[in-house]
Amino acid sequence: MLIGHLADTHVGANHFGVQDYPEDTIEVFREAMELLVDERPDAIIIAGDLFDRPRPENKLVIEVARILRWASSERGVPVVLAVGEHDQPPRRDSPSVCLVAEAAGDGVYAPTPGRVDSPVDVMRSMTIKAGRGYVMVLPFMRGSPEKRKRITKTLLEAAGTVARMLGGRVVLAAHIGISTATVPDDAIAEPAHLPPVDYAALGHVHRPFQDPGGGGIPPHAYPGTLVPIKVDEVGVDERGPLLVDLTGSEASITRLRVEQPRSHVVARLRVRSVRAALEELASILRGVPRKRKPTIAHLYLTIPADPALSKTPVAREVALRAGEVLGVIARIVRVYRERPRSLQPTSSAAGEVEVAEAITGDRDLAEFLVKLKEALLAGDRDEAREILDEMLSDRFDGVWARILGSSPGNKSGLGRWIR
Ligand SMILES: [Mn+2]
Repeated sequence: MLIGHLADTHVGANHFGVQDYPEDTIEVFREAMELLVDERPDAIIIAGDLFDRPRPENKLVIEVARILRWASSERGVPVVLAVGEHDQPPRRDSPSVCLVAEAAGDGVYAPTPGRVDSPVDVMRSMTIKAGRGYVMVLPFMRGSPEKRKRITKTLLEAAGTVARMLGGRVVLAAHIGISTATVPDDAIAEPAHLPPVDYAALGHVHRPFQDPGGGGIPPHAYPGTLVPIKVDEVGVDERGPLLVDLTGSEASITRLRVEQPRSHVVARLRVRSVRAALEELASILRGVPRKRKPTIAHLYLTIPADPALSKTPVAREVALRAGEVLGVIARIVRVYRERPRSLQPTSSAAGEVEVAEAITGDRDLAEFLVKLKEALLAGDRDEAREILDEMLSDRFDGVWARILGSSPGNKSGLGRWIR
């Protein structure tokens, strides 16, 4: 059995406020589907968040429906959709946009649980025969994390029962965060909860993740987004759908690369002057390949504590001039205002930095820790918040997000921590 695996394509996403960004999302989705169809798999699984919003523009729904119909009806490759939180309107009784996609063609499936009473019946109603095997879809559910954890565990157990009854190759499609691939408050299940299937095609986590399985845990993976949807997704080298070969005794997972329509770069600039900031950005951009569409520069700007530089106008000018002079699309992610007193740790704290560095193995992180300690001792909440924000940014690759039980997209953990 050969499976194509996509997830979190977020067609229509425009979180960067770049006018034609939705085009990027549909272009790479089309390319990913073409790459998979060429491999003639038994099925293509899209494990949730196919669309970025539950009510996408009709134009996008039509384009996606055409691509799915082409794959299923013209090329004979069934497509199985799991619903993700982005595909589902908030109202419980409102059908998911995935059901619109299902109506696009014979061979497009978006199973929803029928009126059944036992978990095993639910999972049976979510199972589709696909070529030489079966695809089983975990139903989408809303509710508190506790409720979702409980129900997910029950349904995954039931999935194991159904998988054993079916025989042959069985693949699970599920839009859930598992603890090994995401931050603690985003995890709904443990890898050990995954049923004994030949492969678990997961969605929800935007950073590519693969686990070959073993010791009773099935091979499982998140393909990741095809283009960055948020700033912390910039910097992933290889993007594309997964091709999973289940014909041998072990699953073999390969990534088919999609062409990126454009480069993204995250630039942190201290704006001594607009001109100097542009020069620094230009030097950063020299290391970034130019693609078909203009590069997007995501800017974190620090404005020095110089009264002559007022925060917002200077930041705006940097972004505007970067577009004019450097030919990039520059967007401001965040502007920091430096405080008159230095953010560098005071001299009395110098020794502490070395201690923190010895513990963390990271000079940069060590300085932040000491700055944070000083800000908290001085009762300067604003400064502590800024330092924490910086620590929660992609600068430290989410390490602090993990430790604080928070994530850049969800600052609830941070809020609790500081208050
Ligand atoms: Mn997603």
